[in-house]
Amino acid sequence: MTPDDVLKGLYDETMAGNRSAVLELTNAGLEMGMTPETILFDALIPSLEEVGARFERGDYFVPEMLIAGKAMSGALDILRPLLAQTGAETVGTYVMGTVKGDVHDIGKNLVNIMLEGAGFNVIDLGVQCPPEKFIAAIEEHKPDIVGMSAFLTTTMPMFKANINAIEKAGLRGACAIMVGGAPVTQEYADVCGADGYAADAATAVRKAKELVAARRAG
Ligand code: B1M
Repeated sequence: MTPDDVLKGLYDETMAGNRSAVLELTNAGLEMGMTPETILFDALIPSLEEVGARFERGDYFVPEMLIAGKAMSGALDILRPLLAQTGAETVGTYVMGTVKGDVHDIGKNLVNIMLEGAGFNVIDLGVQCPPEKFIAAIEEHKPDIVGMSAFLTTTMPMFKANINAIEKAGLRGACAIMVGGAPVTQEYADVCGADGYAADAATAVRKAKELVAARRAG
């Protein structure tokens, strides 16, 4: 098997939702010396994008999306320690959650992994987080940043609802607030009153570092 065979296999088997094949191929790729980033960005993420495109066209339905997502999550569990293994010093505390009404978590988990790799102490609140959960986490963990993910146009309005609730609780100045997720844009983040937005995990890390530096500078 060549590295190209592994990448093609990962792409096809993720799309087919064949979790055990995806796990085997992920391990095989790593044993061949492929980087976790190559496996992620050249096979797994493009495959899920195609799953989404097929869903939009009506060729795939929710069960297919679900098993593809589970296959991808299994591979992420293998890649997580490798992606997070940078030995970076702790740069800040980051509370992260997917908003109420939304169960998507693969993108959020990927952002978390990259933040951990960059030295953030990440507290993951999981999915379907109501405003009270973000507020309780701010009070308990005193994070530098609270990150909110939304992956549906119907759940994006929760950003504003969360920010309003945080403001009402008197905690708006306690941390910076970042938003993200596939349908989110910089313009939408600005309208919600968020302090930061990023389109992908790597940019999210860069933005998070900028926000921490700006807060520490006063
Ligand atoms: Co759903 N789903 N889904 N889904 N799903 C999408 C998102 C969709 C785009 C598919 C499509 O139509 N093309 C569409 C949303 C359309 C819209 O509103 N714009 C959709 C839909 C409609 C639905 C349902 C409503 C379907 C239904 O029931 N009829 C339903 C909703 C359930 C709910 O939440 N209430 C639903 C359900 C599901 C599953 C449960 C089956 C499954 C989720 C499994 C899981 O997450 N554990 C699923 C999946 C797998 C998808 C797709 C195929 C893949 C999502 C994914 O993981 N992408 C997706 C199609 C697509 O995205 N092309 C789709 C890979 C991931 C790495 O990318 O999530 O974009 P992404 O994350 C990126 C960036 O967004 C960014 O960084 C990440 C890494 O680079 N980012 C941040 C994320 N969070 C960030 C936070 C930040 C900064 C950046 O700062 C805080």
